[in-house]
Amino acid sequence: MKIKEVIIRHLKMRLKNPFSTSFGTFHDKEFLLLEVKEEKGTIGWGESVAFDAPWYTEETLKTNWHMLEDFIIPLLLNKEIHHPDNITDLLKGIRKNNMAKSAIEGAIWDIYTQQTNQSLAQALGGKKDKIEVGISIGIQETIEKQIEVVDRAIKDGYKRIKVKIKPGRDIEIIRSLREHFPDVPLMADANSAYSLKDVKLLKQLDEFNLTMIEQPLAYDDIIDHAKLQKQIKTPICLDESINSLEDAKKAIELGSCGVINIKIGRVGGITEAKKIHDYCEEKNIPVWCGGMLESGIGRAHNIALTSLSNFVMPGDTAGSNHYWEQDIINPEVVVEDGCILVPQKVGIGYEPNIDIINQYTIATKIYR
Ligand code: OSB
Ligand code: MG
Repeated sequence: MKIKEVIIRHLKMRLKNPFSTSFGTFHDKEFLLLEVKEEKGTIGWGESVAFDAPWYTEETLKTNWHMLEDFIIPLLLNKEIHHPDNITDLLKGIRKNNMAKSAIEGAIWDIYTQQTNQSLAQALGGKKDKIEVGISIGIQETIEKQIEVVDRAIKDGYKRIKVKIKPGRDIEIIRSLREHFPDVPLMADANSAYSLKDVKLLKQLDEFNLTMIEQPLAYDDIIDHAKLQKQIKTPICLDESINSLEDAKKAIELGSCGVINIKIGRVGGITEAKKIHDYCEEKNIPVWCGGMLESGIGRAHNIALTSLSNFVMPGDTAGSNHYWEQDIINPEVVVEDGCILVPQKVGIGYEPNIDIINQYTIATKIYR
């Protein structure tokens, strides 16, 4: 295929409920949506998961736009692309900026799977036709509210509850959730809010039978996580620290984690995500698919990826209705009994809804 045109849209979607983490609160989701057209007219869709501020990783919506406009799109326009796996190679001169690279790689996977008449899940070697999903719940204003929101999620059927924690809003919250929900698979995500000075506090979490604790220490660390893992029983799951297969290999070798959260954007695309998945499978490290409050397009990519066999733990891919009054795809992502059916249709398996996309769009630029 040869790419002839890329349309970048900046969308702003209101979240049904504000989402609070240790690094800040989201009220809206602003992101870039990519529409890529190749020479025969096939269209593919990709989503940049970068936020509008660099609180999770260093990338932002604007750095992504800059990288796409000035470096990534010029490198890919009119080039012969035989397989989406080759994108990494074509972009290898550009360091980091994984979310920017991943946005266009996802659209190229969409085109490639349509042209080869297969679903994205099938093209990746997915084995499951149904995936189990969990839900990620932000820090609430009061413990009562936290219990109420978790209760709702359990009743909605989610297979695993993840709650955000931060210093001052940790042990107490987890203790009361455990008291109210003794048997629910429960985990905590700290988004790098602690350091080794907090070992005593983090050890206390061992009491609550959490399935894991996600990214307790620095976003760029694997050494201290290894030291911490030796002192706590709860498996550590790395999120921010894993940005490539190389990172995953080193973290596993050091014993920095027992589980890895794979996010397509964070690792630079579906091809790299699959490599990490395959390596972890070989090393008996379970993985699950993280979330970035994606619209339906990014969500569709996550669902296809999660159909791979070593995604043995429920991910953060909740249903469209958890986030949005109206998602930008048809049909929306539906969770039933804690599961999503993996679409069997060619491509990403959901249709972008152009009218709705236009309603959420606040800027557009065309590159050809
Ligand atoms: O750390 O997994 C995270 C949301 C924004 C930034 C970072 C994270 C998250 C989530 C939400 O946990 C997952 C989702 O529902 O998409
Ligand atoms: Mg996380």
